Amino acid sequence: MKLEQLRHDKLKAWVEEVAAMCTPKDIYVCDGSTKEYNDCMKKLIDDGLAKVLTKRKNSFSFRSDPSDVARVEDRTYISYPNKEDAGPTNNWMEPNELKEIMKGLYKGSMKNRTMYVIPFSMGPVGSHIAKVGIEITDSPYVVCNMHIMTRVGSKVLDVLGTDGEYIPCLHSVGAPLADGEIDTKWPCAPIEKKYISHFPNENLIWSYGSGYGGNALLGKKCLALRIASAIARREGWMAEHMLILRLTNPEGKRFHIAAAFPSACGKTNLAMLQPTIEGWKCECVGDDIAWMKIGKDGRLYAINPEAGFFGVAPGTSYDSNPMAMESIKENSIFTNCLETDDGDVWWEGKDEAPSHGIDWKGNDWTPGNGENGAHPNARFTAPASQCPVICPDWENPDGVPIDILIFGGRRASTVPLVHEAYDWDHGVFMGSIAASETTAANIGSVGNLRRDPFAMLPFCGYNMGDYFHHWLEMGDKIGDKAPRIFYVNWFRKSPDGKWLWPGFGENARVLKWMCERTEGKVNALDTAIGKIPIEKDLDLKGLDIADNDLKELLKVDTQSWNNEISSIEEHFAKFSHLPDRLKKQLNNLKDRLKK
Ligand code: OXD
Ligand code: MN
Repeated sequence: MKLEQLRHDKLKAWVEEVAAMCTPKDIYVCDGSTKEYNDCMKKLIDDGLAKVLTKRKNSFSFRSDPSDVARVEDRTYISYPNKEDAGPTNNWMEPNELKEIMKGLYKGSMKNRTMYVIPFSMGPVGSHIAKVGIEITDSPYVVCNMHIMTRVGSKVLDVLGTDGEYIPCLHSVGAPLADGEIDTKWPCAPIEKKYISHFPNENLIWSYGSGYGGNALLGKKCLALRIASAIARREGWMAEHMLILRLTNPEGKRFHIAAAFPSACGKTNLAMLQPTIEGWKCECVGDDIAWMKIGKDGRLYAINPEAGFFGVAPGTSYDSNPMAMESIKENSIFTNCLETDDGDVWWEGKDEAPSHGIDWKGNDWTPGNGENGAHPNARFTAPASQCPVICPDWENPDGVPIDILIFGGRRASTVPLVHEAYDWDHGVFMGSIAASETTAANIGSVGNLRRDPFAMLPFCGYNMGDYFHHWLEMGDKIGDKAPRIFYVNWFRKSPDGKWLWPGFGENARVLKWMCERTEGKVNALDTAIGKIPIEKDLDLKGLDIADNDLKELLKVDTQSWNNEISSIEEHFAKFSHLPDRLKKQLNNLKDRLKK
């Protein structure tokens, strides 16, 4: 589509302004069609950036530059005029100063490239919970990924009409081409020139220098979490780093669960869980982000703003996540995986290693040569509609009513398999102290614990202390219709370092207990940290778990929790905006530990 066809004057003016700054060779407005996807992909194949995978229908493999393989938290800015508004957990720069630096970089940055204008909707097109974004990018790889991850095209422009509101998202890979030059490798700028900037007061995103993942697909972390969290606070809703799933019990009763875990704690696996307990069914609504609003009946309703999965490939297998494997069988994009000689992709933890392949750096690879075949953050991009257990309501514009909220992290010790909050404030306290071990730590090594409140540490678009206030205020509004809040730890180890809980599909047993708690079918034991299951109430039928292991899994050890207190105090000391209600929760915990 041509620029002249745009009917929205403000949008047209913005596109023209960006074009004058970035000086692309031409401008193309995306219509979201299959032809458009194919044309962009053909260009990437012709340039040698994409490889056709003959083993998977309509699927392609990319290798990024080794310097451009993940989100760059150090180069990510939350820019308010006042530093205090960004808070202690975000990088900050004054907006005018940051814009001046970035304008210097954007000047001529799209030379000899096409500038694509991508109208996209986060959430079902036209849903009252959805938001429209416009991403301007010089990357056809981004266009293809956005086609899968969001709803793109003319239908979004129809919703926008002549004066509708949109979130402008500007992206350039920061690699202008000389006359006659084409890309011979993944274009991007050096690390010190990468900027992922957010201007929440203006609902504006500027990204420069990276073509990878959340740095470049601006609908995801930038819009749907950082900017959306700031909008949600102003408008009285919630934008959270949460998967959403529907669990149906043998009687056909449905429960909807939203769960927040830091990266690398198995969110996608839980979202596509295959329950091992008879008669229970699980369906996936989303695997990464939840937008939640209070509905007319006073309950909290969630939508998945995304349309695809951008999942970590390594570790994904028919054992760990068969539904993800089914979702990526075709129409998928793979980035930084190993390319096999027979036209497929492979990654560590998928299945038996091929005897030879081309690794993510483009080198010959054989098993045991000391290199990773796939980068640990290699990704698949796949349409959510291809997931065999996608929930029939995943695109319901009103969302699904949330019964249960879960926080969690990876902890070898201290935190039991599951505990339930005493009330909303206590649940918010649990979310605010959520923590995860950054590596598969051995028991006792608490050194590398990262506090990641609500799994939002890299994604909160304003002062995290104010974010805690917002959670408390939402609880006040929802009152007795609020979801119950739980905290889980699938990763507890025995003193000799063995996993105590099998995880994966067996996690359904813990979810079942939560559902029964919401129905008042089972009681729980009050402990210093919250309510834990009475052993007999956990459905362990068919599971071979030693009595001692179960005791260890559910143990609340006063000594370990007393040690935990100083770490929580240190964490809270960072927040000058810490709500008194959370200070009170910490004092309550201390008092309960004394009893
Ligand atoms: C993600 C993340 O990519 O949380 O989803 O890092
Ligand atoms: Mn995520």
